[in-house]
Amino acid sequence: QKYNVAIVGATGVVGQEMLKVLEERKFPVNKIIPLASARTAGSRVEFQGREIVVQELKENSFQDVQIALFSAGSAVSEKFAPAAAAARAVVIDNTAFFRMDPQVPLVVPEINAHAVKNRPKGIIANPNCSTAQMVVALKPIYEAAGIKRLVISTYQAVSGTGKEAIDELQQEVVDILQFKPVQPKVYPHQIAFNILPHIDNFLDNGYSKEEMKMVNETKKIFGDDSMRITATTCRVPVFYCHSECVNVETQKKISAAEARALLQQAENVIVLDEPKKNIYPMPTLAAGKNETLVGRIREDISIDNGLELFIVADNLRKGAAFNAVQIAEEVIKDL
Ligand code: 11C
Repeated sequence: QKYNVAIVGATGVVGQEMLKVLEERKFPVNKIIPLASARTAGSRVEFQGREIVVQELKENSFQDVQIALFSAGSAVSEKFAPAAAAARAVVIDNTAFFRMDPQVPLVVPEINAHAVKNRPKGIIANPNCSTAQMVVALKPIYEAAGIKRLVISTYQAVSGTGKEAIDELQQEVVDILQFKPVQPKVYPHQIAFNILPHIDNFLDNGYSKEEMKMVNETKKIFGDDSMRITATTCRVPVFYCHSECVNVETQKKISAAEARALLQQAENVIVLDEPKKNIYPMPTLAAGKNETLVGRIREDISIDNGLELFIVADNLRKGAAFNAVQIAEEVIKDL
């Protein structure tokens, strides 16, 4: 059986990656329906070597669509995802809008694939990119030793913001090397040769929304509210791939060697951990890959049951398009 698949936000960086991943994974596509705002409707996207004209997203765009992948921002999902679900499409939403809705499963298939079955609204949420890659690496440790507390620091690529941020970093690098002044528009400050401890808006508790997404989404995916989690998320001048340093306090003692062995067996994880040979995860190694890279695995010398991990993944892949397509693969098992 083959399915009609709509891609909302088909011209964006995640939409483009969704098309690539559907093709690479040989998802059983009957017809691709690329959808976007009136501004980009009429442009073309490529799928399986053919050019397909992008249509304007409307409430009636979802007739005869079985799977609708949304990645065009929260406001678009708020307005159009219910219309798609009402037309009996299964919505897989990459935005934050529905993630914490108790009637919407939040799924990373390596952890909670079964949750796709319980979707009373016809909507399944795809987590934030920085959360998705982290939980993949944490899963075997969670199962073997339990997780008491996480202390997270992230180094996130500009592609997490979108195409205009990729252009801004590129332009700033060129301008600075020509001794011209920079004119940031997307970010509040220069991002080239800089680090901003700031992703998404700040909340009254001093944390950013991105930081609170990591806290709340991680608990929902593991179905474990007892985990204590704190995060600082930073934007760095890297185009693709988010990196994260994660300090894990486990319930039971687990050695670095045991954790490494478990991670070596884990689904969609690649262990790169020979630091004395300069082998560790880096954005240049993760770009374009679906797997999450883990390295610098060591025991935390400051507490009894602690591990340090360095986790890198392509934010447009495991953080967005790959995870969304994995969810779609789960959904069609029972469609
Ligand atoms: C970033 N993590 O890197 C964000 C992008 O909630 O889906 C994804 C935002 C989201 O800026």
